[in-house]
Amino acid sequence: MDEEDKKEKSGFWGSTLSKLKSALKRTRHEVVDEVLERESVDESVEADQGAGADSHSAITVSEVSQNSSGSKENVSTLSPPHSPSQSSSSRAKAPPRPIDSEYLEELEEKLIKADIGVKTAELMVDHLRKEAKSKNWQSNDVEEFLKTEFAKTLKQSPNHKLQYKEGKLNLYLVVGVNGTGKTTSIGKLCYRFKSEGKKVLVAAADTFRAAAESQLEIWAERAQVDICRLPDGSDPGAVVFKALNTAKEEGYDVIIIDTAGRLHNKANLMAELGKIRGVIEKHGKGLPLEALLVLDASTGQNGMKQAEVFTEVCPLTGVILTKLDGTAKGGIVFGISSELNIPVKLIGLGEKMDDLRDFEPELFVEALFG
Ligand SMILES: Nc1nc2c(ncn2[C@@H]2O[C@H](COP(=O)(O)OP(=O)(O)OP(=O)(O)O)[C@@H](O)[C@H]2O)c(=O)[nH]1
Ligand SMILES: [Mg+2]
Repeated sequence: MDEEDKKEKSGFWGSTLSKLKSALKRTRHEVVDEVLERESVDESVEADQGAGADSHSAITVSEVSQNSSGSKENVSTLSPPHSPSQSSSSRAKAPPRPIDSEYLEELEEKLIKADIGVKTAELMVDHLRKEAKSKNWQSNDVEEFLKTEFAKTLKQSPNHKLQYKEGKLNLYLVVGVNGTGKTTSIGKLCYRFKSEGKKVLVAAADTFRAAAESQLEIWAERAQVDICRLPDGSDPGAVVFKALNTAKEEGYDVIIIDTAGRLHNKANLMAELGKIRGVIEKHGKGLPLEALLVLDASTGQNGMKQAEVFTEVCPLTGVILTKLDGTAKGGIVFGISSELNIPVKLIGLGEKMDDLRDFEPELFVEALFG
């Protein structure tokens, strides 16, 4: 399949290669260039300097990102020195090295640092050790090897496609800690379904913060879909109950449920989600349901822990990985696929309406190595 075919196949909602490539600039440096010792160009700096119109979605070098341990780290230290005269096509590779134990150790460390996941990194390096020995490889053979391994890792978790059953009322329960991008992703998803001609209702079940409902209202208005809400502080289960009744009576195709990311404590949050699940199980019995966890890619390994906590109260069917634009932590995609066994279904590549894309493993890997 050549590049043009891929773009065509992807269509409006697919993750077109060029969009992905530009959104994954930092991830590419961190996961591919750093790991392969490629002398890379910090293209995001060039983009920040040159593209004023798109600058809202690109993080500048002086900004900080939250790393996996929750501490702040300067992004600029993650990227190699900027050389304005180079272009991405002229990215130089380091001279070949023998694949000895020192090389393998360094590679494993880099893979772990890039959030590929400890277990996955170990497996990859073990596999490489054997392959390199039997095929007499040097470090310049590692790129093709890693590309194949990355693609295999992403294919481990099945059903990347967001479920939608024609002729049914489809439920999407969206959960995640505060600030990960739940409401924004819901807005984008509303827009997507609406553009496909579906009748969409959003349920404002984040009743904890008054502002949350108005934020959802703005998105609903933008996407021109209906919203179901109750007075501030109402029981979120009651909102879901009302939304289910309305949708059944009025022939909706889709309900997307927004939930709170922060309550007084974790136990409250989990109890509330449990109640919402209970209402869905009782009053939405048999309806197709996707329970989607929203993870902010820039939080790295923290996201893995969040997934474990949410899984306890709510069996998850997929992940929406947001803020892949501008983060250097996109390697988490591989960790989620291999270690959590929950498929990434959608990815957030910015703050605009159409910045939510289907996650296509093949294109993702292509964009990283391209
Ligand atoms: N660059 C970028 N920003 C995003 C993306 N998704 C969400 N955001 C931003 O992240 C911030 C938080 O998004 P919200 O949608 O309010 O997050 P939330 O999970 O609903 O937060 P709570 O309601 O507080 O739990 C907003 O400033 C969004 O614009 C993305 O894919 N890329
Ligand atoms: Mg919200």
